[in-house]
Amino acid sequence: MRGLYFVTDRGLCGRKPLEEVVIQAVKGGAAYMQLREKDVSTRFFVEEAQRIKKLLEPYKVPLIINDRVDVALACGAEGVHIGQEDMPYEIVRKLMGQKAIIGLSVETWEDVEVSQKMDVNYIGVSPVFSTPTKTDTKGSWGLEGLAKIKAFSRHPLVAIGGINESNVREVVKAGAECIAVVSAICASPHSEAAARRINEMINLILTERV
Ligand code: TZP
Ligand code: MG
Repeated sequence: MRGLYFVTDRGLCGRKPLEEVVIQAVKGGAAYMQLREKDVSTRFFVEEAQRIKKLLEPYKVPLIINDRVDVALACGAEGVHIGQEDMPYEIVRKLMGQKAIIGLSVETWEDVEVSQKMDVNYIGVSPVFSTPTKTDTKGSWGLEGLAKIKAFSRHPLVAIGGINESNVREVVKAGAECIAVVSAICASPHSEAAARRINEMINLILTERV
């Protein structure tokens, strides 16, 4: 996991159709895309996921479904992102297969320790900064917390929460190779340009870091 990871929020897209924002994010350089829906029916979620899967195919960007393994299987998504209260990792792996991308949110130090025993493809450091996009969190890691996880964990890190053009450099410097953003792309009037700028900053800092 490396680069820009775009996570959707239909409420933050305003009048722009979600599919349009997805395409703009990908054209702007997003390397991964997570479809995150909290308030739609299962039928809607599956049909939307199938449409987005097709949209992403020419760009070779993997589709990762938030929370819902059933939706991921139904649309043939490349991966699923699970939280601490979702289906247990081992069962998700059995259902999704060895090649699937499985990400897990870590919100506490215990979550980080327990994740060492799992063959997840990444851990989502959640949230790095507090954010109005997701308020049911257990505090925030900050840059120090992120650096501590980087030093300890064997997993690739995806940093998420309150990350935008103004702070992305520090987050990459603190140890994240992959940066997930919601509002910095969804709520931008120029989603493609916003994605491009953030992606360029990530790549620039990563080349300076090594
Ligand atoms: N998980 C932890 S923070 C978050 C999620 C889905 C939302 C991040 O949104 P934003 O707008 O990039 O701060
Ligand atoms: Mg979740």
